[in-house]
Amino acid sequence: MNMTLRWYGPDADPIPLKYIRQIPGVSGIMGLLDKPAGEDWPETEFSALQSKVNEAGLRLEVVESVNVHEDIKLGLPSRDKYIANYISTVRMLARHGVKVIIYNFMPVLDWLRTDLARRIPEDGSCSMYYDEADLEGLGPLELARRNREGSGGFSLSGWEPERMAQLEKTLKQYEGMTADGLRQNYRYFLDAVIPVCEECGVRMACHPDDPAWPIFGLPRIAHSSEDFDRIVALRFSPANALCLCTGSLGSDPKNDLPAIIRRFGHMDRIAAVHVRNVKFLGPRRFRESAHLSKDGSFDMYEIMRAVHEACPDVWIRPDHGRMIWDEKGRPGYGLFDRALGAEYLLGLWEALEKA
Ligand SMILES: [Mn+2]
Repeated sequence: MNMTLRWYGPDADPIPLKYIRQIPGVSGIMGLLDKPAGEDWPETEFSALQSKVNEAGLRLEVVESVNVHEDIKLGLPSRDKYIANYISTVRMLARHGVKVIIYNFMPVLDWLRTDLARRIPEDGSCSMYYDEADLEGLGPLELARRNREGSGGFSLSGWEPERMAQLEKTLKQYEGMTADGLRQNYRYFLDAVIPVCEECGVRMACHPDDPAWPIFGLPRIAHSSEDFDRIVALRFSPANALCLCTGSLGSDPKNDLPAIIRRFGHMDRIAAVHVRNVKFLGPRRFRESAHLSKDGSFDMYEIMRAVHEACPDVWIRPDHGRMIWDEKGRPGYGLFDRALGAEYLLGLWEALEKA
């Protein structure tokens, strides 16, 4: 298991790499370039990023948010140009020793919360919160505006301004799109990209829908064990893998996280794991909690035991944390609570190793 932390880059992330290096047991970051979906990532920029990370004594072997252009998801004729760019980026990342690329195939909207800084009454910390009832009467445009205001000035990954500017038009284009239609377009993408990944030794890791159900009437196809079965079958290859994100997938209590980890881990289809805990407050209402089992609704020991059994060599990171100790930062991506999360997960791991 390789413990890492997500890091947004020298200009976009307020956390210095040396702080991350000082978290015991953290060996690398999951990093990214902040580029609009569909753009071929410039090699010089990536290589500069990687050098910075390496100079800090950390590795950059997992890249997140190589976003898939909407035209690919929509199956438009222009998709081939964007797929060619994607392939070029895959090859470039492979040349720099990247092993896993995390992406998602969610139409239009990425992850979704209705409050980015909800006060937790018990301890006064803040965390991200979701209540489906708060979406009532609220369109995606209004939600995007709220997110912008609540983000503390940071551009939120998945909610980039240039993406939101196109929102109305994109939503129209999806009218009539079914889950099967979206899957067909997904297959077309994988048929082009996966052979390249096989050739250059990189694995694609599909991140689940967050939350784990369709929103605003848009089809979503990655939020259950059955969905993952279909994704894996779209192109049968170890390079067509998953990023098992417990907080996203687990937002639906029907998803048995340890069972899903075992199922796809034993198939060698889990290339990365995001671990966080969620506290259920009612139907389709939850907040993100500290990583500790007793603070949320998941049994983190059972989750880590499943990882230990089924995919022990995986790259892993604590996912969103709370804002604690008056830290100011990106919603979900402060240093303190994620560092606590990493230590807790590493503690569980050591116990599993020695048991
Ligand atoms: Mn995640």
